[in-house]
Amino acid sequence: MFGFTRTRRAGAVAALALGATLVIAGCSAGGGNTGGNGGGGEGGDVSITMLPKNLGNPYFDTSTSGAEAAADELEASFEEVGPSEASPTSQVQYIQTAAQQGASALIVSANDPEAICDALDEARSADVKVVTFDSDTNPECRDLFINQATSEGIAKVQVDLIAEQIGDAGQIAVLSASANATNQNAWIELMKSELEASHPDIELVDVVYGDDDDQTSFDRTAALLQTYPELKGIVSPTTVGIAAAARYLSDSEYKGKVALTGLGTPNQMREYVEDGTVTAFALWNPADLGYLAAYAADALAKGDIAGEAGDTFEAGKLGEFTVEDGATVLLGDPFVFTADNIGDFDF
Ligand code: RAM
Repeated sequence: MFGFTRTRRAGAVAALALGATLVIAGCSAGGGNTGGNGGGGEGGDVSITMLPKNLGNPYFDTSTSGAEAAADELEASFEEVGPSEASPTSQVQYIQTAAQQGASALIVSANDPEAICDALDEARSADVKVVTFDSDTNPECRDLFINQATSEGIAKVQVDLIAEQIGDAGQIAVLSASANATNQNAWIELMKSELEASHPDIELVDVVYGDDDDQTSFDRTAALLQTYPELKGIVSPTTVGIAAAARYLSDSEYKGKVALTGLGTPNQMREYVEDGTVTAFALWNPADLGYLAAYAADALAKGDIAGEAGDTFEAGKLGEFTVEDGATVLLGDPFVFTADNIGDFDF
């Protein structure tokens, strides 16, 4: 399987220009932590490997830039590795290599809740701390999950957006990422419940998978519109899918007639908001997500936290976070982007 590695000793970090931030940036200097060794240590010995679902996705480029910025502040060494395809087992070899190389911590967004668990177990036996972010594994396969926002919140914001955009009635379809993605599948289940509970006149006619691949997502969009001539809207809970669907719609007779919303990055969606293909979509700040995951990985690697509920740690400019039940840490709330605010963001 073709993949890619890029290694950077924490060094020059590209500044992420953000005209506004999605998370309240508290700040506390000094590293008073609960439990464990009581703080910062000398630094320099922690090595963090970041493993996104796949490479070449601007969402993960941004989360990696955030993690790298954190590694720089922490004086940890940092590398990003990953497959070109977001498929269930494509990450296994990278986990094995990170363990063989003696990484202190691995930060991973899982393509499948189960398929990488054996490899993660082996890595953890070799004393690698495993932090999932964005898309979790089964909880027993990792030390901590850094959650971007609650699944309920992510599902509800997308249902609210599509309901508003189609007058709360008519057929809709979902264009998802890969069929096994833990995060998208959780959100889709909750979207279904929310539709049933609160939107009786909306009919979800299909869920299709673009595999977080631009061309596949583009083709699935075309097929949906052909198969369902009455379709009123598409919800795409993936930044790859929504951008590909927007590109298709913007150049078609459906532009402005079939609504599109979901989760997207402002930079990928800007032209489609400006040309009227899309009116509103949601996301969180992927840079902050990566940044938080790297601080959590460092705290685990240094023994400052064990990943138990109630553990607290400092995450630089984002302030203090507490580990919740299920060994999860919550970044914040999803944010809605519209024509009125998209100009404030650059990621
Ligand atoms: C894509 C990936 C990622 C997801 C975002 C919203 O970039 O599928 O896992 O969180 O979309």
